[in-house]
Amino acid sequence: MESPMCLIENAGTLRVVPEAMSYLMGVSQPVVVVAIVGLYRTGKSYLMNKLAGKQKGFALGATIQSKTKGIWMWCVPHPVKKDHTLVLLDTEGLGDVEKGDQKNDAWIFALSILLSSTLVYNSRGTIDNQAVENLQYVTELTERIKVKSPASALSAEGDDDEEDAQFLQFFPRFVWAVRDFTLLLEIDGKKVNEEEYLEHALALKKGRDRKTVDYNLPRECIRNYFPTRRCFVFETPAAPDKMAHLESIEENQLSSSFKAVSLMFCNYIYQESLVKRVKGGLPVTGRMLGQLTKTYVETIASGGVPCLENAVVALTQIENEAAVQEGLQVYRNGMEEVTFPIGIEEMSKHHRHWDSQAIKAFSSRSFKDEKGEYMKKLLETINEAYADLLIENEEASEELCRQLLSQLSQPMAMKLENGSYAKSSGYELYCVDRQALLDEYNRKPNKGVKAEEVLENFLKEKSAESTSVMQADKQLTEKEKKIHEEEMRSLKLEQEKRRETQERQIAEQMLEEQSLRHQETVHHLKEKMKREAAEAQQEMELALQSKLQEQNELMAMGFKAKEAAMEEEIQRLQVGINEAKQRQEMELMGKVKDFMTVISTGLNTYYDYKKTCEQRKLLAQKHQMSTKGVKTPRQDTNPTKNRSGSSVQNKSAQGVSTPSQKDGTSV
Ligand SMILES: Nc1nc2c(ncn2[C@@H]2O[C@H](COP(=O)(O)OP(=O)(O)OP(=O)(O)O)[C@@H](O)[C@H]2O)c(=O)[nH]1
Ligand SMILES: [Mg+2]
Repeated sequence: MESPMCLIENAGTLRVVPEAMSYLMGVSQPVVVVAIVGLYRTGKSYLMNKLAGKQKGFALGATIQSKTKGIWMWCVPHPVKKDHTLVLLDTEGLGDVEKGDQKNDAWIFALSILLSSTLVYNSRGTIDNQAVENLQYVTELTERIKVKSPASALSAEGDDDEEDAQFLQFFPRFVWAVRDFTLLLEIDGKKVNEEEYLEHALALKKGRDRKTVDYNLPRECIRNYFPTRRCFVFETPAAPDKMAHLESIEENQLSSSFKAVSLMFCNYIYQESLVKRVKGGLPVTGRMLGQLTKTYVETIASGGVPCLENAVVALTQIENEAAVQEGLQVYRNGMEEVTFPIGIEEMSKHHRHWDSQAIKAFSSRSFKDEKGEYMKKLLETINEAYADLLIENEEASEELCRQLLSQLSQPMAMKLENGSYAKSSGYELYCVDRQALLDEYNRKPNKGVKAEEVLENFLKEKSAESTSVMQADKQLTEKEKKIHEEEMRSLKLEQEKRRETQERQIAEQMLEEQSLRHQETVHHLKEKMKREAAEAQQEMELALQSKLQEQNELMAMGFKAKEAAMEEEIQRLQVGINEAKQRQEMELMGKVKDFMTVISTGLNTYYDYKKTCEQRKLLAQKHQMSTKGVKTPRQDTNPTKNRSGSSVQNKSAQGVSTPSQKDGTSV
C-alpha cells in the first residue's frame, strides 16, 4: 500500500470506507495491528510514519487544529515477520475542544482496542494524574465493549466480573509513548527505568474514600485490561523552530536521543507485537480484519454495543461460507481438467485427490465450525458435484461406445444391404464378421464405464437381425440352426455377465472410496480441532500468566482483597482450560458420526441422480417417438467436448437443480 487510506470515516456517524474495505478483502496474510490513540496534536501521526519506516505518510498538521479524522490505515509488509502484514491505524485525536463530542472519542478509543493487537497510548509531558485521567475511556469500556452476546451472558454465572476478566484475553498489548519528556527518570531521588516509571504512575493507593477510589479507578482498569504494558519516553525530536515541519527535515537534524528511543520503540513493536486474534485464539487475516471492522462499525452506527462474541459469530459465518465455496471451487477446477470418459478406478482416483484438496482448502480457511455444519455442507455439495460428474462420465462413455459400435458395424450393414449374407453359408460369414466386430470393439481401450452395457444392448438389438440371416441361410439344417441359436444365447448371457461384473466393480470401487474418504475427513477434522484447541489454550494460558503476574504485583503492594478476587479469576481460567480439552473430545465423537452419515449418503446422491437421468432419458425417447425426426437436446450434445454445458442443459430440462445451477457457476 503506497500511502495510508481512511478506514473509518467520522462525519457525525461512523462509516467504513468501501475502498479500504475492499483493500483489506484482498489481504489474506495474518495481520499485526498497531493502533495509536491519545490527545489531539501530540505527534501520533508522526510516530506512526516512523513505524511505517517512512518520512511521510499519515498527514501531520502544523497548526493547533486537529488533523486526523476518523481512523486511517496503512498496510505495509511486516519488517520482521515473514508473510505477515503490519497494519498501522492512526486515529483521530481525543479531547479536541472544537469537536466537543466525548461520545465519539469514546467510540474511537473502543474501536482502536477492538481492532488492534497493540495499542499505543500517546501523551505529552509526563505521566501525571492528568495524563492518566485523560485515559478516562478505559473506565467506560464495559459499556462500550461486550465479550458475550446477551443470550450467552444470561446463561453464564457471575457475568459482570467474568466479562471484565475476559477483556484481557482479547485486548491488545499496551504501550505508553510519552512525548516531549523533559524531566529526569527519577523517583524519590532514585534513578528508574521507563517500566518502573510507568508502574509507579499506575500504582494503586490504599483507602476507601471517594478521592482514593477515583484515583484508583482508571489505574485499576489499565492494570486489569492491559497486563502486558511497556513505556517509551521520547525527548522533543528537534529544535522548536523545526517542529512545524518535522516531516521534511533530515534524519540527522533530529535529536540523537529521540532517534535512539524511536528505534527502540519500533523494534519493540516489530518484535513483540502479536498477530491480531479473535475470541477463541484464531489468528486474523486482513480479510477478517475488514469483516470485523464492518461488524463493529455497523453495530456502533446503529446504536448498539459491539460484542466480541457476536463479531466472531458473524465472522465465522462469512468465512466458513467462503471456505465451503473455496473448497468446492478447488474440487470443480480440478475435476474440470479430467477428460471423460474414463474408467471408474481413474475417476475415483481423481475424485479422491480433488476431494482431499478441497477439504484441505476448506480446513485452512474455516474456523470454529463447532457443529461441523460447514464441513458437512462442503461434503454434501461435493457429493452432488461428484454424482453429476459420474453421470457425465457415464453419458460420455455411452456416447463413445455407441459411436464406436455404429462405426464398426458399418461394413456389416453394407453387406446386409447388398445381400452378401443372403446366400448359402451367409450366416457363417455373418458370424465371422460379428466376431471380428466384437474383437475390434473389445480391443479399443478407454471406453469407460458403460462399455459392457452398451455392447449388451447392441447384441440384443442385433438379435433379430442375426436370427433372420440364420433363417435365410438355406444350407443350415434345423439341427445346426438350433446349435447356432444356443450359441447366440450364450453369447448374450456371457455379455450380460461381463456387464454385471463391470457394474459390481463400480459399486465396490465406490464403497472403498467412501471408506477412504471417511478416514481422510476424520483425519483432517482431528488435525483442525487439535490446532484450534491449541490456539484457544494458548490464548487462555497467556491470560492466566498475565493474571498470575498481576496477582504477584498486587500481593507485593499488599492488596489482599483484590488478590482474592483475582484468585477466583485465575481458578476460572484454569477450569476453562480443562473444560475446553474435554469438550473437544466430545465434539469430535459427535462430528465423526455426523460425517459418516453425509459420506454414506454420497452413494445415494449418485443413485438418485441416476434415477432422475433414466427417467429423463425415457421421457426424451417418448418425446422423440411422438415428434418423429425432431432431435432431442441429448442427441445434439457431445459430452466429451463440453462436459459442463451438456450436463447442466440436460438436467435443467427436467427441473433437477444441480450444484452448478445453485450458485450460478458451471461445473
Ligand atoms: N513537540 C513535538 N511536536 C511533534 C512531535 N512529533 C510531531 N510533532 C509535531 O506536532 C505536530 C502535530 O503532529 P501530528 O503527528 O500531526 O500529531 P497528531 O497527534 O497526529 O495530531 P491530530 O491528528 O490532530 O490528533 C506536527 O507539526 C508535528 O511535526 C513531538 O514529539 N514533539
Ligand atoms: Mg494525526
